[in-house]
Amino acid sequence: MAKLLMFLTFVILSFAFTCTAKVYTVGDSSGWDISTDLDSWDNDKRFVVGDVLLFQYSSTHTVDEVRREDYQGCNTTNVLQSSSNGNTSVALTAPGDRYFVCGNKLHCLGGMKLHVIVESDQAAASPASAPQTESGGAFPTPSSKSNNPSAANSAMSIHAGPEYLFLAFMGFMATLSWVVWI
Ligand SMILES: *[C@@H]1O[C@H](CO)[C@@H](O)[C@H](O)[C@H]1NC(C)=O
Ligand SMILES: *[C@@H]1O[C@H](CO)[C@@H](O)[C@H](O)[C@H]1NC(C)=O
Ligand SMILES: [Cu+2]
Repeated sequence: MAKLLMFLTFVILSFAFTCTAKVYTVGDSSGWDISTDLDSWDNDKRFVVGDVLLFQYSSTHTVDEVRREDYQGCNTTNVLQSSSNGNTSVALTAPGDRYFVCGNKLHCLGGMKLHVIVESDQAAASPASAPQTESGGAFPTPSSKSNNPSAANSAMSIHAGPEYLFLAFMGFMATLSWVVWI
């Protein structure tokens, strides 16, 4: 019985976290376009598992997901996935780095590319794992990105508040049920 309650607690907690999932329209109203400043678009954003990227674009573009080593040179010889329907949703299902480029190499070299770092949900509860090591030094990060950690941290503490309370409450309930049933 206690194990069942623990399990239910876990399920409810997971559900509570997924409820905070967001859909981000890439480039906001400018969309996925050569004229959009995609490099600064993600500066003030934190992506967590469960969030969704929505790419909206005209028929002259595509969304190609590529590997890290193909991102800088806009190499789309071997893409992980490609879409050209003008309205592409990409679910961020796991922590890690995701790299997207336009399949038109000139557009990509002109800046039509996007790198996002997806954090696990637990990262919200442990600011110690802030995404300082984001690009591992393999290619240069724009200096504007160095503003990120402080912004992310302040957003993080606001974000984590109710979840801590909820977590504490569920932990209390789980302990209570354990004491009662054992
Ligand atoms: C692009 O990647 C492929 C392998 O995925 C490689 O064979 C090719 O040489 C690369 N092209 C350039 C220009 O680096
Ligand atoms: C684009 O995709 C999103 C999510 O899949 C959907 O909600 C929206 O209605 C779509 N918009 C158009 C114009 O098809
Ligand atoms: Cu393009």
